Amino acid sequence: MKKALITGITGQDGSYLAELLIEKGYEVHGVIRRSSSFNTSRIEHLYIDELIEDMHQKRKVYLHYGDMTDSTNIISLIQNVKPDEIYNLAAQSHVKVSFETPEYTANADGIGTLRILEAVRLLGMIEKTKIYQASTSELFGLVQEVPQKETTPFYPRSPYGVAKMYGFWIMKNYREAYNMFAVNGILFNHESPRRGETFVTRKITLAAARIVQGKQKKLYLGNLDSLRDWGHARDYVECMWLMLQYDKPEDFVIATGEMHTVREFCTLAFEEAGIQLEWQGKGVDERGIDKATGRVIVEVDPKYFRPTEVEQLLGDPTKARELLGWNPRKTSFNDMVSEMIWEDMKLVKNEKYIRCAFD
Ligand code: NDP
Ligand code: GDR
Repeated sequence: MKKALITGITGQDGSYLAELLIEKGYEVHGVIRRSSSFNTSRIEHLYIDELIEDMHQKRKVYLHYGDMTDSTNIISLIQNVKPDEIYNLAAQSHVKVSFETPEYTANADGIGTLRILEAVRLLGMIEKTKIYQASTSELFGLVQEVPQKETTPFYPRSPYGVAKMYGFWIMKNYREAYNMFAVNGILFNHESPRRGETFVTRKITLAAARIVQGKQKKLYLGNLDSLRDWGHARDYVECMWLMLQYDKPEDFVIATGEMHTVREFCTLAFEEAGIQLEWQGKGVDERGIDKATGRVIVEVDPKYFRPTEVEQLLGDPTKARELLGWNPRKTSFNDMVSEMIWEDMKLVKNEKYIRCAFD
């Protein structure tokens, strides 16, 4: 039985990847952070059995406390688990928040990646352990070429992007210097009903569900003109696994090759929820009006603008399609938006009080 260690298992991608690896027969270990509030809701269904069934027979996932900023913790985790595959998904992953916590973001997202590589090297596990790094389309930032592929030059536009750029290059350097199986998945935005509630897609689907159920009046957004290549997280974690099964360690762009504006996402999500939006105004005056009632339900709030924005991202997944046999569009854009809306409709129906996203 192969063993996998997932950092960031409590996040959107970590939860889908854990499900996939369990299905493939892996013994799955995950790193969780100590938190004063509950942070394991996305993976609850994977370990809940042990509370009601025989703990040893039923266990699907083993959880360990840890943090990407703690080298000794990472070394001892890798030494104890002895994983065949490490998926480094842990990160301060919010681009806007990285402008407010740049040093922490560099530490967790940049140096954190180095800590994993060094642990594997120092423990003499180079031959045994393959490493996947959650790299990002944010490396392309101020876009130099459309669409972006593996050879497109980088130009990150946030402390997050710069931290991830260090992660990218240190993976590549250790691969070349020590012959490690260390690979970067340059993933474009991917979403799902498990997406964090402060990322734009989930913020929109939750708000649409609340507005049609009379639990919220307005949705405030930032840049409606940004263009993103949005795929489904469930489809993307499959590609992470495929990258570690490929016979050579290589980096891959993972994207759909299709892009939409934030405004388009918003229009589609509200339409799915039963509201036809009409857009009026320009720039910070832009408003989304409910055609049926004339009510303004979407407004721009400059508070959500970023000091430097990534205006447009569009990936070219040809390499992943041809070498890994990966299908970038198992889930269509419309089906993904629809799935997110209907899951949020159910969630909001049972919501006792509104949790208000700070950012
Ligand atoms: P999430 O924000 O949903 O999850 C991040 C995970 O990292 C959580 O489990 C979080 O724990 C954990 N984490 C954060 N900081 C630390 C730390 N210092 N030590 C240990 N764990 C930590 O992200 P996603 O699942 O969406 O993304 C997964 C990875 O892929 C991230 O690295 C992200 O930057 C990258 N990425 C994501 C893309 C996307 O569109 N989703 C696209 C490209 C790259 P906790 O639950 O306790 O907060
Ligand atoms: P992004 O995702 O920055 O691309 O990073 P996010 O959903 O936060 O923003 C996408 C675009 O929407 C614009 N936007 C808003 N964004 C947020 N969060 N809130 C708003 O109210 C809002 N209004 C408009 C943003 O300006 C931006 O242009 C995600 C993360 O998952 C990263 O970890 C990952 O590396 C990249 O995707 C690829």
